[in-house]
Amino acid sequence: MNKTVYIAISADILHHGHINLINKAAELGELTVGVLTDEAVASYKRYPILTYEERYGIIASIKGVQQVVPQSSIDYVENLENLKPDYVVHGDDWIGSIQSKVRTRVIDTLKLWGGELVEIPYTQGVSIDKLNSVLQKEGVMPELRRKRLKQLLKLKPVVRVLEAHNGLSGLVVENTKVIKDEKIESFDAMWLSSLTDSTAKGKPDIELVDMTSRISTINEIMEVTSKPIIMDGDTGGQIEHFVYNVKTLERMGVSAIIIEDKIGLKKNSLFGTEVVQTQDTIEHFCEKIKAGRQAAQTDEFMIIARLESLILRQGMEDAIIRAKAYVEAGAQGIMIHSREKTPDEIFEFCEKYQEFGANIPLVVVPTSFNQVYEKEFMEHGVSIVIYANHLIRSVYPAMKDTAELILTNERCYEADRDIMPIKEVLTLIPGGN
Ligand code: SPV
Ligand code: MG
Repeated sequence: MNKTVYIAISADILHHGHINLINKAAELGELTVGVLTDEAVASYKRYPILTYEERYGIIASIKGVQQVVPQSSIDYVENLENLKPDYVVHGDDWIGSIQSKVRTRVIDTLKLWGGELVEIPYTQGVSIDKLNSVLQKEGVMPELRRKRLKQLLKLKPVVRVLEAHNGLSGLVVENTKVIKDEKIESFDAMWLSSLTDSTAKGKPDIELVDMTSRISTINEIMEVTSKPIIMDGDTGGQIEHFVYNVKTLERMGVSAIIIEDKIGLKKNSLFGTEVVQTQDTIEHFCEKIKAGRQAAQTDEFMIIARLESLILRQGMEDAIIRAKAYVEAGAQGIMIHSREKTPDEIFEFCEKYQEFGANIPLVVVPTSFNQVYEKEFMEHGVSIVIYANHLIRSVYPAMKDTAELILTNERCYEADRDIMPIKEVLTLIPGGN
């Protein structure tokens, strides 16, 4: 009986190394190729340039490939258990890489039926980095970045978003990965928080950092990242200004703007009713949403309406009435905000929203109700979770500690203990040497 062979591949960049892998694998027997689904590729590299169908088509037409199946995560086990191949073939470059756990699971699973992992020398001379940097440039063209958020919303039950306020924090959102339960976890998108953009500039969060400055932060982040961006648009300002800003952000490749239904001098929502804040009328805010919708050139750019009813203690009924009105006015998403320590009122809203939300994404910002897991939000129908301020809150205490250590000791030796080695900071950003 013929031996059976399995390889997995993303096939977004296909080069002679892959063809070598396919040829070697086909020599061993009947070859099935698992093509990674869009979600699987997005989880460990970047969002694929080609769709799953396109990548499937390419692999299916390569000589020696007998069968193509989807592989829905970077973990092989599910497909291996279904196919029970005699061999799995992979380049030896995954030994000691972020994929080494995946490799161990392949070896252990194959053992169950006497299968074997065959590792072939990684094809040298292929500069994936170079190819990736070409793709990276493609990937960050405004049109491609802009539509990513909507694509991710279709692909993932919950889109996970973290705050960024400058190039470096943008890189943290872009590149941070952890392996958990055989899956690579990463962030899907970036939140351009008004609070953290203002705080990073040493200013209060009162719409004082103007749109020109916010746009300059976005540009700084866009230059070094590829993930989609959700702009915290504060109140959206005057309708006459808002329509221009929508056009500008959309043209830049921002995916969504969230505007809150407040008017006058805006204060941060987490102050709640401790400070004077005025909620906009439903009529006026709907007018703003409609004007923004008309100004947008594409359906990819989302205008998301943010409800301050719970923050301002106007009650659940007011929140629901407003949400309905904003959806009718053309909002493509609703953000419900709360500063309660428990998620009760948020979950109550979620339940009611299910009845009329009609598949329009629901967004939450769990700064106060921080014990809730993403899975629980998902079960309540939430599709975007924004961690709105956590990077700036982690850098400030660290900077302050260092400053105090230098002052206390009148030298910097003690400060060196907990901070990044100079060698690391020199090479943190490639291209400097
Ligand atoms: C922000 O991050 O600026 C926000 C969310 O608008 S909150 O700070 O909770 O108001
Ligand atoms: Mg804000």
